[in-house]
Amino acid sequence: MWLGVITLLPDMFDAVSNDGVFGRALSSGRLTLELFNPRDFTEDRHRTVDDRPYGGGAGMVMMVEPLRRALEAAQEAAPERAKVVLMSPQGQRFTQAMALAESESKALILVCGRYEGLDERFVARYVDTEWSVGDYVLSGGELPAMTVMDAISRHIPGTLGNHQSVIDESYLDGTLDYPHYTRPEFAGTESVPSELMTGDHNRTRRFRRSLALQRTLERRPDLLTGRLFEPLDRQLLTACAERLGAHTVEKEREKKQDH
Ligand code: 4H6
Repeated sequence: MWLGVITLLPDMFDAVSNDGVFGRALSSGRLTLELFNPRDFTEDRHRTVDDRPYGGGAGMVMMVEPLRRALEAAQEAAPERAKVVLMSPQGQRFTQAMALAESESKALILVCGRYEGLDERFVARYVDTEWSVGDYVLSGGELPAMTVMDAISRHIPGTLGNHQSVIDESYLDGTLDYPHYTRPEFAGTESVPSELMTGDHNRTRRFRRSLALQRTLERRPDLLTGRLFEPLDRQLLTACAERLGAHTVEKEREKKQDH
């Protein structure tokens, strides 16, 4: 897969390019990253990329022309016409399902905003879609771009040592991940759940699934609403809801007694 990034701060991408899963995807050639700095596409002595906003107000706005030329260079470098995505707080929320879908594409261009944002005429004319990594504002689109690049690269075959680990993980199946344990078996007063020590693979699977469902119910019930469950999940979830319900009722009773 080919990734192009339009950014005024290309050095920030060193942070993910040399190590880890993403770095290895690059060095193995499964992934290509090309950075395009709008500043390199200016023609004035000061290499100006921003100007004051029409209508007044604080801060500066990224100008159309350096962005347009940087994007043109990126599209020319891409192996085929690439989708152009602006990382933006106004974008559609980026999900695991989108990471998986995007990993099938040949080329993608991510545009990173700085200052107060981009001249809307560039967005309207050249941007296909806007993505957001979450409901918060950052000082630039670079960290969001690295976030989606990492999420996408994990789905490129050969990127992870064990591809199953992507499937096992949280979100793709709509539940959070189960908790993990490693040696030593006893750490202070805490021991590893005995269900994981039997070597019974089916029992382990069932136990992990139960914990994953419990966590999801406790922390992200929104992920479960409106979903259909296979019989085992249904059974585990019902048992877990009963446990949590009983727990809540017990807590309420204790509270009342304290008064
Ligand atoms: C586009 C428009 C993405 C990009 C404005 C980008 C959060 C996310 C940016 C801006 C981003 C996200 C510039 C507005 C700095 C605030 C870059 N912030 N901003 N949630 N910022 O994915 O001022």
